[in-house]
Amino acid sequence: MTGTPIITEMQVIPVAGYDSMEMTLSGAHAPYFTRNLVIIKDNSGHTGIGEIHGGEYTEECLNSYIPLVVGQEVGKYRSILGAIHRGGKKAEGDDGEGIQTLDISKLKFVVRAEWAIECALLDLLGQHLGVPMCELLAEGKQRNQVEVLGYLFYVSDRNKTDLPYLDESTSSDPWFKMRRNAMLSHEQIVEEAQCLQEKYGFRCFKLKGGVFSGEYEMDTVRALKKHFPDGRINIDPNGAWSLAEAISLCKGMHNTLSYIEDPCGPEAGFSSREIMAEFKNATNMPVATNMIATNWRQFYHAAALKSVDIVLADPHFWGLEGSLRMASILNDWGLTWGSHSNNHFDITLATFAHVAAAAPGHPTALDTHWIWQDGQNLLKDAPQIKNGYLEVPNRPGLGVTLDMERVMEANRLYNSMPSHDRDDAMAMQYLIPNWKYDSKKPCLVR
Ligand code: GKR
Ligand code: MG
Repeated sequence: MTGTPIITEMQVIPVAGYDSMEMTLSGAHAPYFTRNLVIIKDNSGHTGIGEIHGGEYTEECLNSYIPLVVGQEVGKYRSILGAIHRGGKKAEGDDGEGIQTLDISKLKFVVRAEWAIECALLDLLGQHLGVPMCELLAEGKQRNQVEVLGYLFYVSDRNKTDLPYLDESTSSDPWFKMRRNAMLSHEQIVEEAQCLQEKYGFRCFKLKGGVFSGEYEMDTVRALKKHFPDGRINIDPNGAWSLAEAISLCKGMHNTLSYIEDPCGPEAGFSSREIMAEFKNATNMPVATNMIATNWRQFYHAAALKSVDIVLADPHFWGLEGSLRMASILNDWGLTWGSHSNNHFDITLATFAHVAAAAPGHPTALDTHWIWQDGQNLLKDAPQIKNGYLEVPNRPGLGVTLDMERVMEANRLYNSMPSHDRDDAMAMQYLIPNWKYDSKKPCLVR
């Protein structure tokens, strides 16, 4: 054989897993979440894998790219991705706004299906060359483990619904036993964090806000800081607060919050980039985002206005190479890189480990939803989170092995679902009849 291996097959498998009734500005997580898997085989006998957001639109995009991938050389993976960008299916109706508000119907314009293909191809290339994927990215492997944060959510009472949420109350694992139950008070969120710290060793926590009033959520943050005086704690209301409210809520919080994520959004005819710049000027508080800079054009304006300090460049939005291009620029400019996440399986966990392992500088602790999914593994050898750090697989490529039985089980669950797109308004109807999403109102404030 000359050159690099030839791709012989690409499969797209939609999968689903179980979730808790986690609360956000968008509403309540439904009992199931969905993802799309890409499995690519080459003629040297290797299998590469990638995972991306669920939903039929993303699945359709991935299937439409198969003819652009099969028959190509693994080593020409950048040209393959280029062909997809030039000729592949594009999101119709994308007004370029991104997710300045947490309108989840717009997520499909931010998530790019082809990044699951990029991951699977890099997995194959790494296996061909005999090196872990992180060695092929950015400046190569910078670290053996990457710090991750404990992603805290308020959770509503699933017993108020007749939806098929899991009941793990008989689990012998204290965290699994806790995670499907209601946790809405300050004390319960502190217990959630405590339990997570015992299991995974987190030093950093992020509280998902946009659920209760800003004052209530800041009280939760203060309770967390009291319990974890050395912990790094931040809050993300997904732009729910007005500029004036965000400034007032952050008064005196400099020693409590390590940074704040997307405190406010667009208002009064000003874009979220302009509003966040004003917030920073007024508070001097470090600001992170996964909402106001979701592509290079938005980032240009965010950087020009100095709206953010930390860009959470999710590889599913930016691509693996793009996310790390961002990491290099941020590091050169004295800013900080991190990654946003959504519900995901362990393939994404492994991908995040490699991307963050290659990020130059000092990334902030990575977001991951894995703690809410842990145990629903699709890999035989999922990377572990210990002492607050995610281990980076050391074998060639992504360095993990798919468990096809579990994948097909997750696919059966997906096929049993009446609809496959994320809908956080559905479960809200049980809590507040006729509830509708409002980008400026915390979901339980109506
Ligand atoms: O899982 O509901 C969620 C999160 O709120 C997610 O959708 C956000 O995109 O985690 C994300 C964030 O940091 O904004
Ligand atoms: Mg966020």
